[in-house]
Amino acid sequence: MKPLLAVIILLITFTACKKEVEEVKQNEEKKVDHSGMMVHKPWIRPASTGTNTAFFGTIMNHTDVNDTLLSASFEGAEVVEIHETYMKEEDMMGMRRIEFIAIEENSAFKLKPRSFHIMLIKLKEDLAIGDKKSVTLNFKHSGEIKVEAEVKDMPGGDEMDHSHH
Ligand SMILES: [Cu+2]
Repeated sequence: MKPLLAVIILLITFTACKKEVEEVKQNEEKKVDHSGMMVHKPWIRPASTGTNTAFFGTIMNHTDVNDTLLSASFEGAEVVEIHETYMKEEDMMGMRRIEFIAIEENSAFKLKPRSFHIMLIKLKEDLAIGDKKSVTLNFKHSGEIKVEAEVKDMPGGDEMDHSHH
């Protein structure tokens, strides 16, 4: 074998090997993304200063421990509460504060309009469509999870959830 050819073959082998290693690395990073406690598609409905709005998203507990959402915080609101929506009277929905939300191990819990949500009360600033806002959820086991939420109108599909049940 000519020396040049040997070098080329060596180079090709080396490059292929390196690529494989990178792919394994990427897969591991993907795995990390889906471990622990996370919030999928977090969003906030737009609202102006002084009014109330809410934070939504799917809380995913990828751990093997039952966990509990104890509280949430958001710098742009004077008060932040965990809320549930309930049937106040016939055909009349109301909402009220609850102390916590239990999220079982390896399960998801959806915060969505007309259901459970994080209430952002008395906004200190305008929340306009396209803004990105940081909200922190505080869990009993997982501790504080910081989430970057997008301010946007109710996404299609989510709103229609009630009609499917
Ligand atoms: Cu509420």
